[in-house]
Amino acid sequence: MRKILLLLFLFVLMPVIFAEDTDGDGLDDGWEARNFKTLTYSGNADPDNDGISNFNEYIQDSDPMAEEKEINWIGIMIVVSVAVVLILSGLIILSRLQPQKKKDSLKDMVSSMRSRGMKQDQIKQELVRSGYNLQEINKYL
Ligand SMILES: [Ca+2]
Ligand SMILES: [Ca+2]
Repeated sequence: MRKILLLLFLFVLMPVIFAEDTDGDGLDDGWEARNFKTLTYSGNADPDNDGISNFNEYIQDSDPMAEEKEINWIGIMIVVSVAVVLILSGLIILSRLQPQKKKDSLKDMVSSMRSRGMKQDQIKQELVRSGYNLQEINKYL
């Protein structure tokens, strides 16, 4: 806790406390000169209209002349989720549409079934049950 307070003092409060502020607006004149090229803006002003005052931009070390974009994590998560669902759906549809290697596997299955001593009718029945159509099956019987 002490280290955090020390770091807070060193990096946040000290630069603010010891900043040169000739116009008394709470903003370090050097920072104002670097960012605005003038000392006319106040600490409460928000020239970039991002809802963050110059003083807070100074404390956060953000650009007071560029709108800080907040990252919309919910939007990103929704887009990523939709993309994942679309990709998975596409893969599922593709896997169903893809022509199966039926010819080779059917030929192999028929010879395997024959080698196991199955009769032609049994092979036919088994292959029909596996989703092959009779026309295909008859080519290899
Ligand atoms: Ca100042
Ligand atoms: Ca601002």
